[in-house]
Amino acid sequence: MNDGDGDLAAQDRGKRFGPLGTALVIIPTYNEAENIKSIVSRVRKAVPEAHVLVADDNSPDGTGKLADELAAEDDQVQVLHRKGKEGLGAAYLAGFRWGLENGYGVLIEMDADGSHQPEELPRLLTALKGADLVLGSRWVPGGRVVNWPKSREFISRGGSLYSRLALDLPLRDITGGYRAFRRETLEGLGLDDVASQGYCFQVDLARRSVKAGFHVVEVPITFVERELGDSKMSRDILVEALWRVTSWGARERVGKLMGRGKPSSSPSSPSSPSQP
Ligand SMILES: Nc1nc2c(ncn2[C@@H]2O[C@H](COP(=O)(O)OP(=O)(O)OP(=O)(O)O)[C@@H](O)[C@H]2O)c(=O)[nH]1
Ligand SMILES: [Mg+2]
Repeated sequence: MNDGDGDLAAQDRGKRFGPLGTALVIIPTYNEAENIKSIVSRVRKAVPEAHVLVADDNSPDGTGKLADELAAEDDQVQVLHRKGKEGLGAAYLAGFRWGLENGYGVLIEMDADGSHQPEELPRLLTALKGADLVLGSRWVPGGRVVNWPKSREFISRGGSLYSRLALDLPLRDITGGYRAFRRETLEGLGLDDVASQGYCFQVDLARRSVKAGFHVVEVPITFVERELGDSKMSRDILVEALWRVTSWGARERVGKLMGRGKPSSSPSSPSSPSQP
């Protein structure tokens, strides 16, 4: 892919991208009481025209209630209350569904813990004008991580490299979760059968986007490790990612050997999205 010069790349490909429409920033939360107010206010300041959806899994620390307080003060903030902890992937799928049903043109993934800086969102949105999907990327020139131990960087870089090779994806940061999708992209990915979670969810969506022929652009970001609250990363999440990526890769290789290497779906053509 490229480093964010989406307009030029799109012209080269002769593809026309429609207007973006209103953006919805989806923030999944589980026990983010210390972070939720700050992240929502930073988003509102950085991209005042965007709306925010907090997708909370009934956090025991009261994050959902704090989000309700923010929503009561601001028409551009909404809260999706979910029954209980079902994982990051399920929360995003519910948030995407809500956003699509409510007519948003752009759907953005952002963590609540400040790792994804809202102040970088305008750059992602600029790149999306010439792309179907923009990935905030730590591993392209200009991208970096702040306050990560070497061991964490090794796991993350290794996860992206393994996914890149196993799945034949021309991407550098495949596990990251700071992303902007056009609504047509999500509509073209077949979200109904996505079952993956955690890092694997991010790999799955990137993989589906590339295989469906969508134009995916990586934009460098500065990822800042959380200062408050606890990480929900677990060994199970890593094991799931390793297992699924390996089995997708094996299936693709077998498919190619048997002459079924072509993408199974094609992207939907851009249309004018309705506005919320
Ligand atoms: N709704 C919902 N949100 C979740 C769930 N698990 C994680 N999240 C949120 O997803 C985002 C990413 O989770 P993190 O714990 O920061 O995971 P991570 O960024 O891989 O790990 P750290 O770098 O250690 O912070 C945060 O906003 C979490 O609150 C879940 O089961 N449900
Ligand atoms: Mg985090």
